[in-house]
Amino acid sequence: MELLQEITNCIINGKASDTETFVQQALDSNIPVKDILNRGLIAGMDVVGQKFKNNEFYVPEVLIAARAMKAGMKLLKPRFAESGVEPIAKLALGTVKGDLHDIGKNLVAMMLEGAGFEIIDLGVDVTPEKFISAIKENNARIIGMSALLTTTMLNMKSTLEQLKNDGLRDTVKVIIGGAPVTRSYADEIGADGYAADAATAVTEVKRLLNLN
Ligand code: B1M
Repeated sequence: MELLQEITNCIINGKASDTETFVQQALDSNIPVKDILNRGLIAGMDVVGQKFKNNEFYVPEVLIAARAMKAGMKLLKPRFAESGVEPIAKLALGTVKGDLHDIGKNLVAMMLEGAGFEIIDLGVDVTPEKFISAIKENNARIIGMSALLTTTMLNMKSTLEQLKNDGLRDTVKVIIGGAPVTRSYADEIGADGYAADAATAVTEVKRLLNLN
């Protein structure tokens, strides 16, 4: 089987150590880093995203696939600079202030990373100020906020207000998500985008940045 197809299959089947082996073989065979990334690793994560959306895969399968993706990326990352592969865009992601739930947020991070975005993961309990500094320091084009508690989802609104106060609202897109969050809540607080799950988050971020 073609090496890139092997890599894709390893991601879908969550085989981290085989992914490393095939990625190394692909590098040794001088396959361009861009192809290994796009036609091998990302192609695999695309399938995982689809399966997750169709309820053929559940959280554990996605986490295992993401671990395989990370193993492959580790070998590619040092080569990115020399081969001119740029991340599609930078996205600052965090669970909002007061909220310590991060399983969903981490899934979103992994799927976006799998789709070629650079994720600045701010972790949990992220204050509006921390989101703002992350945007400024990293020149992020978009922020993603996650919340799992009905009490903390209110802090999404505070972050949006802070963005406005700092004059950043027109230059930075905002996507929100998490179990209690809905599209109508996103509209109510003036967020640009909303996604119900990690796979949809990728489509939604691309839509917001006109990358579809
Ligand atoms: Co908590 N907890 N928890 N908890 N916890 C819930 C959320 C709760 C619904 C349980 C319940 O009562 N039935 C409830 C919230 C009630 C409410 O507000 N309506 C609750 C509570 C009350 C609490 C505490 C207050 C409990 C206490 O101490 N009395 C406390 C709060 C701590 C805090 O945050 N300050 C607490 C603590 C915890 C643990 C630490 C024990 C643990 C978190 C561990 C961790 O995350 N590292 C935990 C867990 C695991 C849960 C449940 C069981 C599972 C959450 C989860 O990980 N789901 C949860 C009950 C439930 O949901 N069944 C519950 C799996 C995950 C993949 O889904 O996060 O929804 P989810 O993410 C999805 C989508 O929502 C979406 O994509 C993901 C993948 O498809 N998504 C985004 C998420 N973020 C997105 C961002 C996007 C786009 C999409 O764009 C940026």
